[in-house]
Amino acid sequence: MFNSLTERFDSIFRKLKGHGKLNEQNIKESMREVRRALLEADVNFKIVKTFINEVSAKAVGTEVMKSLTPGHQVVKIVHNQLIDLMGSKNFKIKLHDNKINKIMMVGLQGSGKTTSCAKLASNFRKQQSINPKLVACDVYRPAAIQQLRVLGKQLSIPVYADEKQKNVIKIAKKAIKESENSDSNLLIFDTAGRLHIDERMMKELKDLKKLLKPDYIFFVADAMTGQDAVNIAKEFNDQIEFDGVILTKMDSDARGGAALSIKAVTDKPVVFVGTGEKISDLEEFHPDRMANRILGMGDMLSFIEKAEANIDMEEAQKLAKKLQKNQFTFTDFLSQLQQIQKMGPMDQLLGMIPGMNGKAMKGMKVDEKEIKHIEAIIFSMTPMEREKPLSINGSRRHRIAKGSGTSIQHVNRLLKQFEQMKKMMKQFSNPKFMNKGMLPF
Ligand SMILES: Nc1nc2c(ncn2[C@@H]2O[C@H](COP(=O)(O)OP(=O)(O)OP(=O)(O)O)[C@@H](O)[C@H]2O)c(=O)[nH]1
Ligand SMILES: [Mg+2]
Repeated sequence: MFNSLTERFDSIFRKLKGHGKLNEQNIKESMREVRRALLEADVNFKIVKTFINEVSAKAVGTEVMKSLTPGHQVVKIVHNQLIDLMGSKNFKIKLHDNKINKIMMVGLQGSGKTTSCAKLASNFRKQQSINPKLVACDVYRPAAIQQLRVLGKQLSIPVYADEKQKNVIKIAKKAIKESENSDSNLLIFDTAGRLHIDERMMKELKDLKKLLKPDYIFFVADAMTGQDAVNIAKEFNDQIEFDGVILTKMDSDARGGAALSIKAVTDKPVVFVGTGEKISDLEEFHPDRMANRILGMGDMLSFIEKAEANIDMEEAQKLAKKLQKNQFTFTDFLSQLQQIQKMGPMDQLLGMIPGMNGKAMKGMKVDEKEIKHIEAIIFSMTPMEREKPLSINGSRRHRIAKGSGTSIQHVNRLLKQFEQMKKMMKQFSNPKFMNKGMLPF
């Protein structure tokens, strides 16, 4: 997510922060580079122009020029401007437990509507009083209904579908009627996509909107399609006004142009982002956190939230103590590895940690297969070896390699990584480091 932009900003601001004093000339030069970076990230050119004009006007202000840390001040201005660009308020979805809430999904073919329906349902189900149901309003592809049924089954979330009915309005009416006599109080309507916007599809969506009067309409867009996604969002919004955007496939989008432009073009915020194919790969979109991520300040808040949801805090505290006393062992390492795996793909997690993005991340990529090797190696150690890694000498290394079906190089590498991780975690558990990561100005 935003990897290339982060790298570009990193080098631009490094230069800028290096100057003791700033003048109009070096600000102008940096702004030229920021402009190029944004354009390369596929941000709409009009938005880039406004962005640069506003940042430049603020950056050459006397307060910045006179400040002791002008470079940092400019970064701060860019940071604020990025937040403004993506929407300065967090969009909050309110669901009511005493009525049937309705969410309607719209978007082009393959944008991720059906998958996002399931992700949303699973997400909202966490609220105790909300019982979601998925409604299959894509009647054009038989496989579409089946896809929704499979997702519903996987999540144990009910699905309303009628393979024989081709009239979307009738389906929607029946789904609502059926829910009135059940405990379902959130209906999520999956609709059909088309390759391009066409009148028939728009009419069907408009009719459905009229009938449902949905609480929320979300436009689902594939982030990888960049400015195309933005243009289509505008057309959809002009024709059937939606409330917010779900940007999918952010995991595969290194540029981020859609995420940065869509709010300014449609005046509708990005509400969620899809970060993978799994149901749990959905994140709320927080403009401030995204701006942090783009500027390489990591996204500690999202990371902490993910960690809190998946990591046993008591264990974590015990671990922090062990780290401080330098008693971290391979048994701890294994349990950490297992906990971290629960949180999702490693490279995504690492990207959220300050200082771990850009170039630093390239060497840190952790292959999920590699984790299996690591587990096998640790399982082949004796309990004593796990507790005292320093005792693992040459002949023990041979035995472990054989026992785990790996090679001596694998074992050596792991022992080295273990020491590195110990150091990194020690640093990471230090409150000074965390503060520095979160408040870089
Ligand atoms: N990597 C990644 N893949 C995603 C994400 N969201 C959806 N996909 C994949 O994108 C493909 C299309 O997703 P669907 O949910 O079927 O898209 P749709 O909009 O319902 O498509 P139609 O019903 O044909 O209009 C599937 O293979 C999904 O697994 C995401 O956030 N990340
Ligand atoms: Mg679909």
